[in-house]
Amino acid sequence: MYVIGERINGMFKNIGNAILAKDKAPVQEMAEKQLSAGADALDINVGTRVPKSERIAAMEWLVDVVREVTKAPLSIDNPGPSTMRAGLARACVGGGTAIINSTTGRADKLDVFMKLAHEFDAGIVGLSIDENGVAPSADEKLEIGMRIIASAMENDVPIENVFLDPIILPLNVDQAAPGIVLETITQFKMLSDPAPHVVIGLSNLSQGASERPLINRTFLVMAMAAGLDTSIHDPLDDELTNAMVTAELLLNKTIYSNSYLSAYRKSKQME
Ligand code: THG
Repeated sequence: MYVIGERINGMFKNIGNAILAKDKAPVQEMAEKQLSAGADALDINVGTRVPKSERIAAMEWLVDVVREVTKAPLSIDNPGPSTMRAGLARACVGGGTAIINSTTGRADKLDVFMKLAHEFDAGIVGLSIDENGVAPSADEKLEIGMRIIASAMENDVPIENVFLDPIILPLNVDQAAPGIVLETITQFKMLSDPAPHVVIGLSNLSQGASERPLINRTFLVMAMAAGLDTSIHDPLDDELTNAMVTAELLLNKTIYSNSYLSAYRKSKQME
């Protein structure tokens, strides 16, 4: 599993405050903590408390501050093309890599963001969203997925750089949705050869629910069995990490040893 740490997001109070106060320490500590807990990449989201006119500058500040402590891939999490370009430019300084998080399947947006993916040799997350909003059925999600893959081909973006996101919504909003997402994950993997990556923003699922960590880790394991290979989540949740590493073992992706949990952690800390 490729883990994108979700915690550098202005939605979290301490990070939101740090962004507004231009206080580097909490951001850099959160970057280092997530990486030593096993994150492969870090999501970078300035949140909604920064005034619109200051979003570009805030993204540049946030990426620069994270780049001072790590060369890890950065997932630039923002819907606007100017802020995206600014974040990518800073993330890719000195050979760093980035993931565009994200485009939708709307033709005008898709074209602009896919061209950015080509220009920066970046990964790109494509959401199951189009002009009608979040696609509700597996068929409609697949249709948008196909459009995103076609656009990648047209723009010379390798499929290995494409991450399709079926969009997981809070369980308490629509209880049938997680099942549809599982079905979609399996079908996304059959859209092309090589297959695109499939990613979800796991924590969305449990927003507003009790038992958040239990709901998150149970669904992560189910989604992995369906073919999920990438997750935006909290790598500091140890029980979530244990469930993920155990699922990788049960899916025969890693080799069993009695100390497989500590082996995972050691392998990540040595990187
Ligand atoms: N797909 C893609 N990108 C995404 C998402 C997605 N990026 C953003 C989001 N969804 C994934 N990241 C988060 C980060 C935090 C939370 C949920 C998803 C979260 N935050 C607490 C809350 O809202 O209750 C904040 C609480 C606190 O302050 O501690 O749940 O789906 N491609």
